[in-house]
Amino acid sequence: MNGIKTTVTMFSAILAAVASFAVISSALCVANADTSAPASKLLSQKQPVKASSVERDGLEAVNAVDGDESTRWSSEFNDAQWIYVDLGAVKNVTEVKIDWETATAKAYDIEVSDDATKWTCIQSVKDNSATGWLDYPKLTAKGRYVRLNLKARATEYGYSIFEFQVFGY
Ligand SMILES: [Ca+2]
Repeated sequence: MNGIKTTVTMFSAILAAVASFAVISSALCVANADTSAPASKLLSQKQPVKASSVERDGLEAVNAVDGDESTRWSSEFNDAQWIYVDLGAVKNVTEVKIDWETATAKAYDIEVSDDATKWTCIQSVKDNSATGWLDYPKLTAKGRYVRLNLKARATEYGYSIFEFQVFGY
């Protein structure tokens, strides 16, 4: 009888140990989540913005960061153009989204800079013909300024962007 009782006691002790380990494990998962990178948020909206040109009045660069999907920036009708947004301070850039009008770009680089002079390419796009929202997630860059270096048009028009969004922390 003693033998059976001892076995049961030991079994209970093992169960208790497993249960407490499960509690510790779940606590560790929570702790890990808390120490991960901060959540990314939209950094570019209503921030200062500059562009290489404007097609005409009403299509200024500020329209690309105003949060309104019905207003747009449009450039002059030639290939070499750019638009950049000033995030106000050096930030971690994790994602860029662009809402293209019909006049989209065939080729462009997404670049970051600390001084709006020396630029580093973080995403190169080629052979694009898509319009609407294009998403570039999983970026790991740092910079104060984020630029679309527009290299080749997809249409006979310029480049036209409803919204240019930069996410990060
Ligand atoms: Ca807009």
